[in-house]
Amino acid sequence: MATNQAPQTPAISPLIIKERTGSISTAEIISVMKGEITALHIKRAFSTEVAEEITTNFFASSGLKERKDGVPGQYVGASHYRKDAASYFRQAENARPHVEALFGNLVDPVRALFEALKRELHKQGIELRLACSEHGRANVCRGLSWSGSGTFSLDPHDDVAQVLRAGSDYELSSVARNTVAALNFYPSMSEEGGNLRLWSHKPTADDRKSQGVEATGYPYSAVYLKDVPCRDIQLKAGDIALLDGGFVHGVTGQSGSGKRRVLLNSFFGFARPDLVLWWT
Ligand SMILES: O=C(O)CCC(=O)C(=O)O
Ligand SMILES: [Fe+2]
Repeated sequence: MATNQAPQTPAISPLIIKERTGSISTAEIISVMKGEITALHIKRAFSTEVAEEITTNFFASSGLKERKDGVPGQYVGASHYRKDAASYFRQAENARPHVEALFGNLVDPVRALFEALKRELHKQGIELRLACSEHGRANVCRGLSWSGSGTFSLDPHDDVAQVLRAGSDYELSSVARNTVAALNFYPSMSEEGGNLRLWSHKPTADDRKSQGVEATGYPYSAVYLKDVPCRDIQLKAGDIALLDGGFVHGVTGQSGSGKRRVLLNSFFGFARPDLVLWWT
């Protein structure tokens, strides 16, 4: 008998992961948006100087806050997760000076990627812009540092449920029908752990329902994922990871006494064949 909590066996979807050192290209970004690559890991994609500047400014920021939405971590910026559009866009407007201040007087590498992608998509007749509403506009990124303890510092989740459930007052809900690309820049990494773990599984609406995570996509249990193959992307400061946020992913536990893991995160994807939206 089917109930809301009926066990559901997760279907396996293959992971296509590309890893290399150097500069990210717009062609690779578009491959992830089109679902041709599950995840792209670019090592040493931005300089140590920029990474250190962002890390110092993140922890010194007067806009640094503790998350109060059930996901343990600290942040600078705004998250649409579990918020209506009015609250999200107002928060994004208020946080903008703090997000911009993360880069000091250095060139913002997230904005540079956004601008390069915008130019390339424009050539193909596709507009790229920040999601907006009458209440304001999204920022190009948000800073995050996860503080979950145990097996995961960020529990296994997908990034699609939160977009699907964003609500009709958001223009970005339609992106959930396509690939929700999650872009992460890593300015600082813990000595041990802090890997990005990807599971070979892209949950459906029924899967989410069976796990009671239809509105959030967070968290998937160890029991649910136990027979699903997974792969770890081992990250270092200065790396970029871009992934299809529809696949279950999480961050492994961190240890080491020194550095804390910090990332800059954004989401983007096709809202229409001629429009790509970007938000946090
Ligand atoms: O910290 C990471 O590597 C992943 C972050 C993430 O999955 C998210 O912000 O949704
Ligand atoms: Fe995520």
